[in-house]
Amino acid sequence: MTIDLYKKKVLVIGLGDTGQSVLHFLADKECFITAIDTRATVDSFEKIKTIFKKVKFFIGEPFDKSIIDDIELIVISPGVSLKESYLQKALSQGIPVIGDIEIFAQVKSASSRVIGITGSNGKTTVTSLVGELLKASQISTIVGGNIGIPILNTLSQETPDVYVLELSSYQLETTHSLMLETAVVLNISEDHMDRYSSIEEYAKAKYKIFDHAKKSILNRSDNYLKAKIKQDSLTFGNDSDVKNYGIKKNGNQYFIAKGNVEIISLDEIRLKGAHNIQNVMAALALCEPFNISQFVIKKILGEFKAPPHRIEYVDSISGVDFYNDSKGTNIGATIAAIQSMNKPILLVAGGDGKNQNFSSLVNASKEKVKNIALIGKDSGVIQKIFSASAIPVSIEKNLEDAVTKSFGLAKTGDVVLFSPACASTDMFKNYVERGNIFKACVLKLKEIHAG
Ligand code: UMA
Ligand code: ADP
Repeated sequence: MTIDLYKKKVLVIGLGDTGQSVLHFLADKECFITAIDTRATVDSFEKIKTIFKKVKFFIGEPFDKSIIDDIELIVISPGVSLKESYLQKALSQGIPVIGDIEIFAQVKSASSRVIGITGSNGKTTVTSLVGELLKASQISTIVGGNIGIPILNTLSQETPDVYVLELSSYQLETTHSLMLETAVVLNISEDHMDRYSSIEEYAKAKYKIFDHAKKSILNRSDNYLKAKIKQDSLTFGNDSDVKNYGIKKNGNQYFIAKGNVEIISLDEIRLKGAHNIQNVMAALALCEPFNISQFVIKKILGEFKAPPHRIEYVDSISGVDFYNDSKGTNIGATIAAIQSMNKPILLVAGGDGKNQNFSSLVNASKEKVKNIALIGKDSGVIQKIFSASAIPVSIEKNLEDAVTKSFGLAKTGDVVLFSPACASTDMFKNYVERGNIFKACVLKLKEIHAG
């Protein structure tokens, strides 16, 4: 359903990055806008009010539920759940409820092709890598979405050949007509269980990415995704496959291959860890329609490293390596981090557990994890899950104590891995602040040991 936005009466919910991009877009269409934010305080609200003088603002609950009575369209931010009773009421009255990605889908130039990326983990890594492969091939490209760039803000730039969109399950819930050249679900593991009633409900939101995709790409090594593979899907996985992306052994070397055709040896890829090799395969599959040359593939994969806060090497003190994986905000990411280490691990974890079931972390920790130092809101929940295991677990007051304790227990040749498996917002502004504080703790320890 295409919506004519000109002079519409629109309710915008949420005044974060997405909400503000929506306000800019709708103000240009001369819409009559009411904007609400259900939280008590909004960052930079004074500035927002000055920019959008004609918008009627309502901040903080409870707002008058009759606010939707005279509204023709509701645009919600990803952080707002469709399950809210007033949104259910609006939907039952036939008022469309959409997100910024749906607006983008409806207004973007038909000449631009779009690549979509979702999954529980690896979205930002794959989105960035696909962007680099395309740009190095002289294909004009805009990267945006959940990666931190509200896509409506990019519409003022010159129309690109390709948009590469990182899409969260939240964004996909309110997206209905996005036509994708290629689309991937990288993996499914528990996340956002505070918003979804089951992993199936969460996965269903992710599968929406395939609704209008010319080519669907799935991870055949993922337990949940295996069942979703269709005859015309393109797949990638840790095994070899006669027609899809996989790992092929040739002599002493391992290659990423499509069917029998070797593309690149794993030794030539800068990204490390089995999870990242999956990410590379996904990126190659997503780029297939754009015929990236072998030269560009080798060049970019030889240079590309994971963005900061993703299993990022920080420093070494007395032969103990420190890794910052602050973006490891769910169990799937922390399991990947543990698997990617080939040394004994002192794990620092914890935060807002988002109602995840942590039991799979116990099994994954068994062989390599020597000790766990926990912080944050759900440290008690995690400690309880580990109580039957042989791994010692302590709850620490703050991140600095957890790092100091872990280093105190470490021996030369061990690693201190900070991979929280939890969201950061119970103790920090976001994962970036949390990761930077971890790095500062490591620096402080180093100074103490140098002195
Ligand atoms: N708000 C309400 N009521 C609510 C929830 C939020 O009024 O129930 C308000 C907040 O007070 C705030 C605004 O809505 O003013 C924030 O909206 P938002 O939470 O949707 O966040 P944005 O600033 O718009 O950022 C969003 C994404 N955030 C979320 O999905 C939670 C950003 O992803 C994304 O980069 C940005 O849009 C641009 O597309 C962040 C994220 O954590 C990085 N994503 C989750 C993840 O990756 O796991 C899904
Ligand atoms: P997302 O955007 O989905 O959060 P990122 O690329 O930012 O993904 O990585 C987030 C976390 O997930 C990091 O801890 C990273 O090491 C881990 N990770 C990256 N790719 C994968 C993957 N394919 N499987 C499991 N974990 C992954």
